[in-house]
Amino acid sequence: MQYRSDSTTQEVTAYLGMGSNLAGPVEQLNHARKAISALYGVRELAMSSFYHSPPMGPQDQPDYVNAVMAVATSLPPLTLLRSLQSIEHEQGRVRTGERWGARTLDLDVLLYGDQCIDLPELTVPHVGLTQRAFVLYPLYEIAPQLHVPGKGNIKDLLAQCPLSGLKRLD
Ligand code: A4P
Ligand code: MG
Repeated sequence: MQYRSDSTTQEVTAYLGMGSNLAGPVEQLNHARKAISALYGVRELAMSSFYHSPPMGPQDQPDYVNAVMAVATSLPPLTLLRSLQSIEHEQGRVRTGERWGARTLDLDVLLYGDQCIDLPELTVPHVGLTQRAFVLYPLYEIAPQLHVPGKGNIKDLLAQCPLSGLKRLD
């Protein structure tokens, strides 16, 4: 683990993945954006467009709306994760136990500064980041020069990732 505990009072740029496929996905993401921006120790830096994407995982669920948000945060990574989980809960997220099942809101910590974190509750960079068009394309939109720790430049990662039906919403 390379988590640096001395960085808790400094602001770090974090990238957050957002997804929803239940109960008005666009409204869910707009609501989550406001809730994240209202967190103590978090301020919004950038927000991607919204993207429509076919479900990864079980196919008997609605299509998703996905986006990526960049924030500056003074919260340590686990505090940030727990704050995001509270927002998921407040927006009606029910954990059914089904892997990759439908949900009102999914908030993932994609990146936390340049840190690599390997804790039971938190893996950063997020495990699926490099294979998922619905993460990489919105991330590239707001951070085209980004280097993903341990993985490479986002432009190179994107070049190897098929669109898989991803469409940007107007
Ligand atoms: N966890 C570990 N690392 C992280 C991290 N970097 N960010 C742990 C957030 N959570 C992290 O997550 C399970 C556990 O992962 C948490 O308790 C946390 O401690 P969860 O949200 O409870 O369950 P999940 O989301 O169903 O599981 P998982 O495997 O994280 O799924 P993903 O990767 O979030 O994918 N299809 C489309 N088109 N768009 C989507 O957004 N999302 C998923 C879920 C499936 N199919 C999708 C989409
Ligand atoms: Mg998740």
